[in-house]
Amino acid sequence: MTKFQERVFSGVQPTGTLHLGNYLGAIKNFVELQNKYNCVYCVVDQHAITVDQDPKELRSNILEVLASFIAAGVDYKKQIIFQQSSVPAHSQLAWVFNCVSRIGWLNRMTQFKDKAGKNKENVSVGLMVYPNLMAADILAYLATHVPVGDDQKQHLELSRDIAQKFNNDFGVEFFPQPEPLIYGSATRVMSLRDGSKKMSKSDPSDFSRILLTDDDDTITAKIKKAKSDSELIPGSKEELQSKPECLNLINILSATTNQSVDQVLSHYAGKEYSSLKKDLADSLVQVISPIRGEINNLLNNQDELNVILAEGTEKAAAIANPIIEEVYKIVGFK
Ligand code: AQP
Repeated sequence: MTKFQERVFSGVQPTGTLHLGNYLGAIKNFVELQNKYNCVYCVVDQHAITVDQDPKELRSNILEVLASFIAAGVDYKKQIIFQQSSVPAHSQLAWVFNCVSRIGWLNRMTQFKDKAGKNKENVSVGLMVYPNLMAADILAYLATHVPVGDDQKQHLELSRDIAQKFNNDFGVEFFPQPEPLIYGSATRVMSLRDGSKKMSKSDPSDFSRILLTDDDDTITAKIKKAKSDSELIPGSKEELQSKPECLNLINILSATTNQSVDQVLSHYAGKEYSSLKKDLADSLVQVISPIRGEINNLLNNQDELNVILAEGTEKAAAIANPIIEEVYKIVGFK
């Protein structure tokens, strides 16, 4: 039995319009989890500025991510949704964690290596210590469960290491070991143009991703153009492993229709891609078009979104501030 009260925390960066990977890998699960847990969902704007952002676009992206949470079904009246930079506890705890976390640990982070590429000496310090801030986001709420896509698994493991080291260093049992919740058939949605790369906001090709704001024709056109091959759809999961683009389409259809991958595969085995693509496009239109409509409605009333953010900030700070007080006592600041 854990002494910690169960609580869910997760965040999404306001670095652009959200895509199907963000939705199936994370936000769809946010919505399901709110029936079982108290949840804190955050627009992580401080993470966003670890790479260059246009200030005007950043502000509108913050509201768009908030609108996307609500449009997808997050209940802002029952749960907490807010903006990271409005609760100083995140930065306060991040600094403590910068002093707990080890450089060797951060050097092993594959996302940093991927994002820094050959430019390692010239990227921001923030990009390197990003996982320490992420640990602070989660642990400022003593959160026990963290729904994320598969790409965040390594960062979550680092959060657990930081929590453990803090507890050991100070001889306390203060932080829980947050558990990743990575589930569903689309924990890593891949680019529609290259099945070896994850679908991402920063991919230069618009045709690599489906956005939550795409209209029905655009969704259909993107799926039609998705990379495939001239063979028929294979019949076994083993054969699918060598066809990452096909596997991706099957996984997405499985997630959007709530069928198992085996069910989807058995239906399309031996058929042409065109039949799979047509059904997938129809299914995506069904899922995305109501979300798109609601995002647009919400964005037409920005005053209301700002009120929702302000209320969320108050509720989030009420949880995080006493936790920071305790941390400050534990480390000897108070
Ligand atoms: N392709 C994906 N498949 C499944 N889950 C995904 N997530 C992101 N991409 C996929 C999950 O979405 C949540 C929010 O992600 P984020 O915005 O905080 O950061 P990210 O992973 O860096 O997203 P992008 O779209 O790939 O942005 P860029 O291009 O800026 O790097 C997380 O739970 C993430 O796992």
